[in-house]
Formats: sequence, structure tokens, C-alpha cells
Amino acid sequence: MTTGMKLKQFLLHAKRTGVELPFDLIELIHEVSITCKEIAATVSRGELSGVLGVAGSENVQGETQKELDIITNDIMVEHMKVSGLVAGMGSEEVDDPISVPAQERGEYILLFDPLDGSSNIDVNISVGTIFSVLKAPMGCRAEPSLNDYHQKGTQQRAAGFVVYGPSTVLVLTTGQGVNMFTLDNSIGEFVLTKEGVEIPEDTKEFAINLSNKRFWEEPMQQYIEDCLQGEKGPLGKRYNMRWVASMVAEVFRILVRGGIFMYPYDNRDPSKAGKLRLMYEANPMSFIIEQAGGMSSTGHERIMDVEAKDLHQRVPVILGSRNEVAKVVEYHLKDEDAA
Ligand code: P6P
Repeated sequence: MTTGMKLKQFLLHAKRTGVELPFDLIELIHEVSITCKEIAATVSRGELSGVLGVAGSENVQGETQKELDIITNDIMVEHMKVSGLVAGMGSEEVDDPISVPAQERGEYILLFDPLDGSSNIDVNISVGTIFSVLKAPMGCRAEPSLNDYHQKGTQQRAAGFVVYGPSTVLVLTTGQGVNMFTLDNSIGEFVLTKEGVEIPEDTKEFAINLSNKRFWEEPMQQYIEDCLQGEKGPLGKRYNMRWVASMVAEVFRILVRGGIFMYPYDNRDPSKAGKLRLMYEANPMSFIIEQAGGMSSTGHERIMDVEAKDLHQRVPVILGSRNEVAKVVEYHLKDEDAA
């Protein structure tokens, strides 16, 4: 019985029982969890921190940065830069890859969105940190080249997110299923609270920002119209809808009770393939969703197979309960065939 184990204790136990888990990857995950505890403490202070609101700057995405976007980014960067575990880092909040001093380099590349959903921070809705771990091709021997960052989602060694909600929960996969660790503030440790998460294959709950409907491609418009027709419609089910505008909250809900989350391509800015970023949002979330028995697609291909060409590349996202995602993919394939 491993429920109740602390994060590092659980990972070391898994390694002893035969799971392929290098010690330095265990250490990296543990260091990221320490950073997320610091972020949790910072975020939970809310107005007391005096740093809610906008920072008066924009990130590489052209999005207004919140003070806390920058503060949480700096917490992650400064902590991991001297961990001796990463050779380089990529952050949603920083245009270029983040270098690590030669004497501090480790074997991995860490990609992260330090505070996903930060537009919600001022209205006290759950936000989170998302991270993805890749192997640095040259390890600690050299600074990773730009191309070293452009690895497919299938190359990830670990992926996780921490949702800062009513409780702070770390969701983690290293390729052997998905486990959840709840932060016990009385001892300052992430404690295993759910082992072997499995997403229900079917769902009646979809999550999408419906206000963008007129900008979507035809198959997505058709699927949502069919959902809204309820049990008398072609899908034969009465659907419920959620939209938190915080991906970590949506994905956590889907891991717990099933569902489908969609941020599809829309033509508001044809130069952008979607809103969400492949390397530090879609890929880590897709690794987790697939490891929990779900499915994650662009509508045309498996997200973890998408060729990575840019650190901040965007991608359409359709993920969650596998049978529902398969339906949406079918709408897209029919549209392709009709073209
Ligand atoms: P919209 C948060 O900014 C985020 O990247 C995701 O966490 C979330 O699902 C989405 O964007 C919300 O987008 O357009 O509804 O505000």
C-alpha cells in the first residue's frame, strides 16, 4: 500500500520495484515540486502579496503578463538553474531558451508554464504550473542547441502539473501511469492520494469557450451543435458544459470524472494554429491524459506526434475521455474526406 507515501519516497519505492526511473530524474521531479510549493505559498497570499494585477509587459505570445507570471517564472528559473539537474529550460514567459551555467548543467531540458490560467488569478480561480521533462541530447556536456528543444511529445521523460485550488495537487506521470499527490501543509510534503488514475472512456461533459464558435472550423462547429441538440440529437446524450479558462483545472476535472476539453483552431489570427502551446501545455497534458487512458488530438493527428519546430509553437487541442475525443476526430476526418 503506497497511498500516503511522500513524493520522493514513492518515486524511490517505484524504482526499487523495477520502474525505469533514473535517480537524477527523481531528483529533478522532487526539485520542481519544491519550487511549486514556493509558488503555492506565493499564489495563496492573494491580495496580501500586493502583486496581483498586470505587470505592464507582454510575453512572447503578445499576452499581457501578470506580476505573478513573472514572479513565479523567476522562482522556477532561479531554483532549477542551480539544481545541477537541467542543461537548459524553456518557459512560456521567456522568449528564448534559458541557459544554465556549465558547472550547473544536468541531463535534462525542463519546459514549463509557471502560472497557467493566470488571467484568473485576480478573481481567485484555480491556476497552476505545468512542466515537461525532455532528455538533453548532449546531457550536461554542452548547452542544448535550439533544435535540442524541438522534440516530439513522445520523447518526454516526465510530465506533470500542480493545480493551486482548494487543495494543491501535483499530478505526475513518468510513463508508468498517472499519480496524484496532495500538498499536506502541516508537514510541507506532497503526499500520494491517488495511484493509477483512469479517465472514464465516455463522457457527457464538454469544455470549450463557446464565445469563439463563429471562428472555428466546420467540424468543430458541427460537433458542438450536435452536442447542444441533446438526447434527441445525433449524439443521443444530454451534455453538460464547463469552461474555467484554466487548463489545469479542466484537465484535473477530466482526470477525476471524465470529460472533453477543446481549444480548437480558430481563424481570429490565421497565423496561429491555436491558442495553447505545444511544448509546455499541450504535450505535457497529452502525456498525462494518454497515460490515464484518455486521448489527445489536434483533430487531425495525435498531439504527441506533432513535429516541434518552435519553442512557443501553438497547436489545436482536443483531449479527454477517449471515446468522445475519437468522435470529434471522426468529425474532422469526415471533413477531410469531403474536401
Ligand atoms: P480563453 C489560460 O490563459 C489558457 O492558456 C488555458 O489555461 C485556458 O484553457 C485558456 O487559455 C483560456 O482561454 O480564451 O477562454 O481565455
